[in-house]
Amino acid sequence: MFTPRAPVTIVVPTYDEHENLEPLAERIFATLSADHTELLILDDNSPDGTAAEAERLAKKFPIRCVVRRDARGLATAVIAGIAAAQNDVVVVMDADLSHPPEQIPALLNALDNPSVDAAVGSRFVAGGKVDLHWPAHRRLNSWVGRVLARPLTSVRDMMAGFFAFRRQTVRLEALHPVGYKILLELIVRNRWHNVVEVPITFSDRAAGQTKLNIAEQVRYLRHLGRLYTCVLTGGTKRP
Ligand SMILES: Nc1nc2c(ncn2[C@@H]2O[C@H](COP(=O)(O)OP(=O)(O)OP(=O)(O)O)[C@@H](O)[C@H]2O)c(=O)[nH]1
Ligand SMILES: [Mg+2]
Repeated sequence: MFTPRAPVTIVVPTYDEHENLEPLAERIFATLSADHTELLILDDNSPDGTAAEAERLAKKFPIRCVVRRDARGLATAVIAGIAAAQNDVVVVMDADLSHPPEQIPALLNALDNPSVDAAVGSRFVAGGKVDLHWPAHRRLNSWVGRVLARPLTSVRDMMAGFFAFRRQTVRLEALHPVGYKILLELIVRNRWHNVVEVPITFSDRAAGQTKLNIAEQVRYLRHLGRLYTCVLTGGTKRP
């Protein structure tokens, strides 16, 4: 059992993740001491009853669930989670068990160094991997997405959804993401320079359906356009 040096909030955005919440909570609290950890679920009023499941699990684990009824989107849900977090140290991860909760201590250890802005659970550094079941079109998609973002950051897995940082390094009012890629938004708009990548194995989602679709990929291109404008104007223009 890992006891974090400072209390941690784990922000998990959810849409239709009812089946994954219990194994996620079990694995998180088998890894981290419940006395030092808050699991904060940001649910966009999922029709499958994810929020009700979170409330049920909150009787057993230190879980809080925030339900947004008038908004939809992964990146803005994460921002709402950062705003609502009780602790300075924040970990963001997906609900579907693609990100191994057992690796959270490695992220927190990397963040112990005060000069580190963020620690990313990375698929694309030595030792990191993507589960073999990831189909070819997903690999290609991910590769193209990363190549397009490369001029913006030296982080290899800038599309990752599993990362840790200190809330005090985030200027919430500077964030204007569309779509999925909240880490890239945080790196660019907060000018995080010292980002450490910790190798992880990324697995297939455990249960439920993907929300990644063509519309999401078009949103990613819009998001990149906004970030390039931000960098090229030295942050003076904030689309
Ligand atoms: N709050 C909120 N969460 C979302 C939304 N879309 C996706 N998520 C959550 O964000 C995380 C990542 O979404 P996924 O659908 O797993 O996306 P992915 O990992 O790229 O694709 P697959 O794992 O193949 O499904 C999961 O925990 C989702 O439930 C949304 O619109 N609102
Ligand atoms: Mg997933």
